[in-house]
Amino acid sequence: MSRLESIRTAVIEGDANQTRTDVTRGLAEGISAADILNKALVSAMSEVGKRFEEGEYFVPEMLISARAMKEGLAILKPKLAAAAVEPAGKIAIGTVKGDLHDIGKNLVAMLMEGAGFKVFDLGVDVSPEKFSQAATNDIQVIAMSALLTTTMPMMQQTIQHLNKMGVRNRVHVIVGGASVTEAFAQSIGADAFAPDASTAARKALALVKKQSLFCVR
Ligand code: B1M
Repeated sequence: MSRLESIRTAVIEGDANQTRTDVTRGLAEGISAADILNKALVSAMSEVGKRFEEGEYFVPEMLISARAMKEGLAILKPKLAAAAVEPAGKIAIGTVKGDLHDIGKNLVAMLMEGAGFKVFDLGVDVSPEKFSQAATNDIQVIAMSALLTTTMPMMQQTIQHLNKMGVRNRVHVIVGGASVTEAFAQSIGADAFAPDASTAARKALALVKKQSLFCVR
């Protein structure tokens, strides 16, 4: 079994120790952090989601796989952030209220750090009030993640709250997460949508440079 396959299997099986060992060895063997991330860790979580949909995995299995993935991500973090050059701006990121998924959000935060942003991670289950409060603090971008179709409307409620508090025009809003689409992002008045973490970092840079938004891919 190749190193990448071994990492992928360890995450699918929820074996955090093996994940740590294999990720460390993979890096030492010269495999890039990006390949470990995309070809092993992210790919493993897709498989976990598939098994959950098919009734083969349940919440506990998803949870232990998520923990294994986090262990792997922690080792990759310095490599992924190493590309940072100079501070590009300040971002407040969080998973919206009612949603506890944080792996994708953490990944976006890491790559935004890597793109040179100072990132304020508000965590999960973040209320519209908390996002609005962050927006008053010299933040250029509010980044929201949602993984559940049931929590996507919270993105719109958050934007409405930013409007209500009079801070919407002070920040750019970028949204993403498994069920979020570009059409949805436009319909709720977000400034940008990104399907993955690296695009999110790139679009956030475009946002602070006030470039054309939805056409950036
Ligand atoms: Co949950 N879960 N989960 N889960 N979970 C999903 C999302 C689901 C698709 C599984 C499925 O049915 N196939 C499904 C949602 C269905 C839907 O709404 N359409 C689901 C469900 C139903 C649930 C529960 C309701 C299950 C239950 O209790 N019956 C429950 C909800 C809890 C809650 O939030 N209130 C639940 C719980 C959990 C765990 C706690 C067990 C665990 C989360 C652990 C954690 O995050 N700490 C978990 C997991 C692990 C998953 C899956 C398997 C994997 C998610 C993940 O981490 N993927 C997921 C299935 C799947 O997505 N295939 C699933 C890896 C991660 C890197 O990808 O987060 O998509 P992702 O992030 C991507 C992009 O989306 C994007 O960048 C990342 C990659 O580069 N992105 C952004 C993310 N945020 C962005 C923000 C941006 C831009 C891009 O801009 C700001």
